[in-house]
Amino acid sequence: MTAKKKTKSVKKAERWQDVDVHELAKLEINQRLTDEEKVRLYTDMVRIRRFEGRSLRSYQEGKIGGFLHLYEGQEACAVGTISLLGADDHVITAYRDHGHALAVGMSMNECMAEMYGKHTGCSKGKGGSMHFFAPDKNYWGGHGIVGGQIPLGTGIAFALKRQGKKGCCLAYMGDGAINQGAVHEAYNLAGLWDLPVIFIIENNAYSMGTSQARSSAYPECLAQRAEAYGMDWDTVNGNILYDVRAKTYEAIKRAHEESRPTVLEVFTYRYRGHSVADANHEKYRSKDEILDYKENKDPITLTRKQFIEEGVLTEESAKDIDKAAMEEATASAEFADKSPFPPATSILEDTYWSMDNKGQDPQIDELNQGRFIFEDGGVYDK
Ligand SMILES: Cc1ncc(C[n+]2csc(CCOP(=O)(O)OP(=O)(O)O)c2C)c(N)n1
Repeated sequence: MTAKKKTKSVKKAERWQDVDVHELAKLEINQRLTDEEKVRLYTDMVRIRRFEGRSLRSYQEGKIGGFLHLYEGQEACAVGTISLLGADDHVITAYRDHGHALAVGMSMNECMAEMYGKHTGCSKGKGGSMHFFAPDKNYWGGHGIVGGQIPLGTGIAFALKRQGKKGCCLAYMGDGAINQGAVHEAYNLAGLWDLPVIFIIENNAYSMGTSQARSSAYPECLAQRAEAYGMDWDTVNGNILYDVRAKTYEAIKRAHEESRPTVLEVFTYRYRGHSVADANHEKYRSKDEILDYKENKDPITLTRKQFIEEGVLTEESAKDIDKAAMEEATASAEFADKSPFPPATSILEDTYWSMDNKGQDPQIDELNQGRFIFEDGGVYDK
């Protein structure tokens, strides 16, 4: 790389740090938002924050089992990016998936019930926190294998292209996922085949307890790796809703109009530990660092400040939004609590196997007849 090119990349990599919210507000993509839409975006961010808070409480009460990865601090990323999507655009993400789910329009009830393992959950109580899905909203999960959703998202983009649709796929991942081999294979095909996919790295600075600096070889930023695959890239201030929208808009235009992929690196921060089981998160990062983000860079506080300045919100209306979000989250926990668990007969539903194998495998024949013999000899008989 020539010295000149490197200087350009450094500048681009650091661009997110000194974005000016007032300048961003003047951009056409942000200007076109009505007051009502701005209130909606703010409300969506607050709803995510309150939903996550309520989920944590339910987990501590023993109502939710398994893993629980919370999205508090990252709300502007899901809400800002998803606010730009149209009918043929799709979303796929990792296990920190509650924010994206609510942003695409899934209800708190179906999400909370899913975590409670209830039949009324979006995945009928069989998926849990990491596996929220809503195909009717072009929302393809919720994936637990780090980086595993990236080839899938690239495949969605491939399908859109084959079908001749003017759509794209937003494929989100963490800063740790970027080092997975499958991510690079997907990058290669996206660049090679001109796929309308937008890879969104939600860089919250840590992968479990490992900081990004300790896990990733990179010259200026993670998004810059896109250059190796001939893809465009940019960096985004994940605390500024208007910046998220501005950069995502450019990437969506590129996908829709030129069928070209983009890598966006959104600089953000998670307030909680990696999952609720990560009790040591104040050991690998300082209390002061967490406090600095909460007090000076919080995406909800910054958006509220901007919208109050614009006359879109008042302190009072913001409080009402917060109260309503809290009530909605509480009601979703009550709904989940009262909902039934999946019936035993649903054990064989929604599985992947083919019913065409008749006569080839006695065990499959038994299963097709509704019988299942467990390893311990127990028999399930429909
Ligand atoms: C293939 C694979 N390897 C390891 C894990 C264990 N694991 C779960 S989350 C995680 C960290 C990923 O961090 P990052 O991609 O930065 O996402 P974040 O949690 O910060 O959102 C790891 C290593 C896994 N689930 N899958």
